[in-house]
Amino acid sequence: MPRAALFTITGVAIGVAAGALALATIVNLDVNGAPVSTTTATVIPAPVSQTAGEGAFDLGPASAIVAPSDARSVGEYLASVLRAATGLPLPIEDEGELILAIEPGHPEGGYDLEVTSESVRLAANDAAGLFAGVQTLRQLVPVSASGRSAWAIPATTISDHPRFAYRGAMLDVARHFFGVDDVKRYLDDIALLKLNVLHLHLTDDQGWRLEIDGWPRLTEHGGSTQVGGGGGGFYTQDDYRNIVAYAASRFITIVPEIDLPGHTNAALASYPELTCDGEAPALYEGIEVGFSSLCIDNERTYEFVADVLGQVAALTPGPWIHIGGDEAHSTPEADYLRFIERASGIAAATGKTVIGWHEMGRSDALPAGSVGEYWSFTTPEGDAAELARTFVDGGGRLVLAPADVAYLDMKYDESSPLGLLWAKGPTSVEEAFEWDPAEVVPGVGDARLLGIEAPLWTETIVTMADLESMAFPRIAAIAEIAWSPQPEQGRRDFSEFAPRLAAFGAHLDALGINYFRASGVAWR
Ligand code: TNX
Repeated sequence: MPRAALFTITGVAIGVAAGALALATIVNLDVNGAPVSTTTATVIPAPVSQTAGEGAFDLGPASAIVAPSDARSVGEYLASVLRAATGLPLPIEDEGELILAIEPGHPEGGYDLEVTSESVRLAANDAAGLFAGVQTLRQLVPVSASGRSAWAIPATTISDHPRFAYRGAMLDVARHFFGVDDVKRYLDDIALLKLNVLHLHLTDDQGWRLEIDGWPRLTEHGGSTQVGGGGGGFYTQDDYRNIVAYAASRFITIVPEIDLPGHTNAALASYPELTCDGEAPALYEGIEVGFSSLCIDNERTYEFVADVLGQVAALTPGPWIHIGGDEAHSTPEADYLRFIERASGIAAATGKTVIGWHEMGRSDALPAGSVGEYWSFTTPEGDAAELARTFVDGGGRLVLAPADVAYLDMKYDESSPLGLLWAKGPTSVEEAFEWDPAEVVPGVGDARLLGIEAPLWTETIVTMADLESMAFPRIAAIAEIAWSPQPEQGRRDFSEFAPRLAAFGAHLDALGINYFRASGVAWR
């Protein structure tokens, strides 16, 4: 990781009302203009448009879900999450008041939701849009209180669609290993925020986490360690298929990353033939970066790369394969360029679109359309912006993961027990919220941005509770940036977001998701 830069950016809150984003409280008025009910009905990420109606739909013991065959699986998912939240039976029947429909005419990637006192109707062009709408609906249902028998969903009309197609989280399962059940839980966690990509950082110096046929020592030996000791772990190919399938059931695409040519100590320790001197290094459980490299002039290296990327691509239904390329500090520049040209060509030959960290933009020989993942700062340092632009010039797009706002492994504040500090010091929830992707890489606006990603590196993260407390609530801020439109005038305003975050916290409590109670939010 880069040297520590110990200063913080201060979010400048310009008091601009966030227009369509100001949804915090819906007050229903009677015919005389007197308030009849005050309900908090807030959604993260904020919908593109939401208007309040009159009254509320009472979800209760007689409520049933209608889901035609093309929407059946989303209907079952909706039933399962609402049953868990309310304890209501919520059967799926031919007639009922909670109606799901797949039909043309709705926003691309999004949905339309109409809640009246009579019914709830959610409609989208496809199942993915419907699933996004279900996440909105979940947040409109008040959090259960003991003894409650009806749940009043405030009447509202919502029309909604995403700003970016790629709305990602990244989980580093190499520094500390997280098993299949943990990954599934994280998939459920991020689905709530309409994120639709989980990038799995599967290999690093400290561990190789995916079984590769013909290379058993990668996982047997290379998978046996993690940061700080305590053993590692790995996914069999069936485990990985299981994760991919579970992700698909949440409309989430898995992006597998095999980090090359640096960050490869676990592979080198497993197969000395991949080193230049033929000697296997020891396994590594520290947190330094940049010391390992595949041997660039060794043909065996390319057999290895072809075998690994071929198998990873075959196991992965999504369109992308990530080959890392970051922090290869011990690979000489000419070697790096030769390696990236060959490895990215091998990756592209699998039929997938290649993704690489922005350092890969040093190469002028990337496959056309390769995607760059930018991890410098919102005010780029060094030549990071220029490297990112290489991908755009090559017909590709960028995924933005600026370390000073989107890195979930940064401490919240100096006193955070977990996390790192190298990215301009700690990152508050406010800082994670108040940035505009279109301003990060000069000259690269929305049209050339594929999306946004929030990485969670796990050098200091050991348990699922740790993981959730670093992700939540900052990941809610990142999800809003990825989904919701930028306010028409001015910047996002944390004071508008904070009340919605407080309401969202009540849902997190109900779901048992561990989150950091950041200051500046009136948590319930
Ligand atoms: C930098 S960001 C890394 C990772 C570390 C991370 C810790 C990037 C592409 N590389 O290897 O885990 O910092 O924050």
